[in-house]
Amino acid sequence: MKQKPFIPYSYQEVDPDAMLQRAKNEFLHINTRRSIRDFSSKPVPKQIIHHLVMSASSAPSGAHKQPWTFCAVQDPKLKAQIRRAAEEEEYKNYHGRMSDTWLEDLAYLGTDWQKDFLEIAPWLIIIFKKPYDMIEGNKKKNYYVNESVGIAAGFLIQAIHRVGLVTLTHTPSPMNFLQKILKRPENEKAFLLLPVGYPAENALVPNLIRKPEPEVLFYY
Ligand code: IYR
Repeated sequence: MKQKPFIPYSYQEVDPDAMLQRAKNEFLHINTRRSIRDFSSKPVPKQIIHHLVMSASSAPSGAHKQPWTFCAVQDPKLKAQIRRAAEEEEYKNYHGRMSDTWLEDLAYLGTDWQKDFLEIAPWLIIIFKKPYDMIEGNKKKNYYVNESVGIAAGFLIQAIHRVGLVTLTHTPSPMNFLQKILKRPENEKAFLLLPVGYPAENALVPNLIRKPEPEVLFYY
């Protein structure tokens, strides 16, 4: 079996007080992140998108296969095409495909089948997962694909927030139209669509409350 060479890990220890301060600040900052549906059309330079996506692509993955592709779309014609296709699916979701309980659970978000943000946001980043790679015409299976791509998506959402932009985890369902519109190969399946940009000046978010520690954290 081929063994990759090991190299020393470069590590700088942080003293406990500074670490606690960092941990507090980390929470304070990430806790201000909100899913945004009202976007501004203010442009975001391509270089920003480059760094954000490369941050996401640094995520850990099963056997380090990095089983993902990111498509960053700014072409207005493509965005319009994506919006049309997404709204077609969402219309069916909101008019029969989603259960009554699901619709009730979403009611407070005020979402509906219309997805203006798909044209207004300057960038749409579509994450594709790769259940297998094609190597010289042969299928090579990847591992823990959903976990890996989910972690990369988390990295991306965090990076977007850190640099001062906003996003939304949009999951039009089914999403196979994205593979067709973006002409992606057979082994790439759309996983998540993230509009990325600035919030609209009058952007509103639901007044939601996050679960407190006793509901989410158990020490042993
Ligand atoms: N995909 C639909 C519906 C939707 C589903 C969930 I779960 C949400 O948290 C929000 C919306 C849509 O994007 O409207």
